[in-house]
Amino acid sequence: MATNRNILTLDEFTIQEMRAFPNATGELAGLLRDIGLAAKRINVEVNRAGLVDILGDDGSTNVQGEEVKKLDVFANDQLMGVLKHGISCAGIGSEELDDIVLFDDEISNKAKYICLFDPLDGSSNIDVNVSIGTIFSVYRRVSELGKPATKADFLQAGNQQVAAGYVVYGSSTMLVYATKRGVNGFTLDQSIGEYLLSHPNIKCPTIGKMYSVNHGNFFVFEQGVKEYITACQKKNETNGGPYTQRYIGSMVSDVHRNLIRGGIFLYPSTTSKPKGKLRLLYECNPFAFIVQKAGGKATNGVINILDIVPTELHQRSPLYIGSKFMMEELEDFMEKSKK
Ligand code: P6P
Repeated sequence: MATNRNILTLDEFTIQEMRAFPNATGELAGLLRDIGLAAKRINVEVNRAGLVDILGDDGSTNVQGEEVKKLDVFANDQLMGVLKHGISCAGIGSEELDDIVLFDDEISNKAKYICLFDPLDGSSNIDVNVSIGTIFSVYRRVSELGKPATKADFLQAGNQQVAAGYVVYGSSTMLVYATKRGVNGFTLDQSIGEYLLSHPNIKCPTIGKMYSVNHGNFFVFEQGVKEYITACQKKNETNGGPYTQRYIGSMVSDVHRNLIRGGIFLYPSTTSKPKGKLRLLYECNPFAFIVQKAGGKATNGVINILDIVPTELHQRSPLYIGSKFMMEELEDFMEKSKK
């Protein structure tokens, strides 16, 4: 019987990637597989969420002051658990936790990497069955190996990421991650519990037909952004306008769709969120790394998101991210409106 060797599993793929780096220790591959395992467990509960009493609040609120859904807590615990008991990660930062968690044991203190994650982004959609996701970001430590990780390990600019990725729990469960070698997507085959390489070498189309923004905030956006959004709605022979507006209020799903098909996602600052809503370290940076490795662009409206040097674990940033041509068009509108 012919065995289809072309469809690599995540494990086979990460091991093959290691062959390209003879000095690779396998720690990063191990960390990615650990995250994949946690995501499988999260996926089971996300899929069952409507069946078991795991919905609803557990009464606590997270550092964002938002009601914490039980699935958020479960997802956070799954990721923290696999990373703490692995050999590749010295500590984590999470949207669900006020401060970083240093694993501080003999093995973890020797680990080269730290990880930041939003364990279940879009959690407000859990109860209405809209796709949600996990977002993660991996850095090489700058602190001394053999000792506990430090805050400086977590407050590195996004351009220092060694890997970043997300899992989208949608019509199918996909894990997409990027390293300096590119972006690859894996779809979970539930029948064998393996992620299969379904989207090798993802490239973001230079132009798309979709723009994603919460129009409810339109009147508080800066002038250039309003002019760009208005232009997206007009016929335009050059850029193929008018565009379609698609926004489901779940960043992982909106940005994933635009990454694959081409498009632009905007979350500008607003009156109530003058620094933007999305979190720099575990929402903006990982997606900016992924989209830029796929040929797209990501800014905060002024500079490349990945060049921002963070000062706080949960700091927010405006985010404009997507197809290269569409981003350049937006930047033109924003630049001209400031003159
Ligand atoms: P708004 C979900 O809460 C989230 O963090 C992102 O996943 C999503 O893109 C954004 O907020 C939606 O925010 O203000 O449009 O509801």
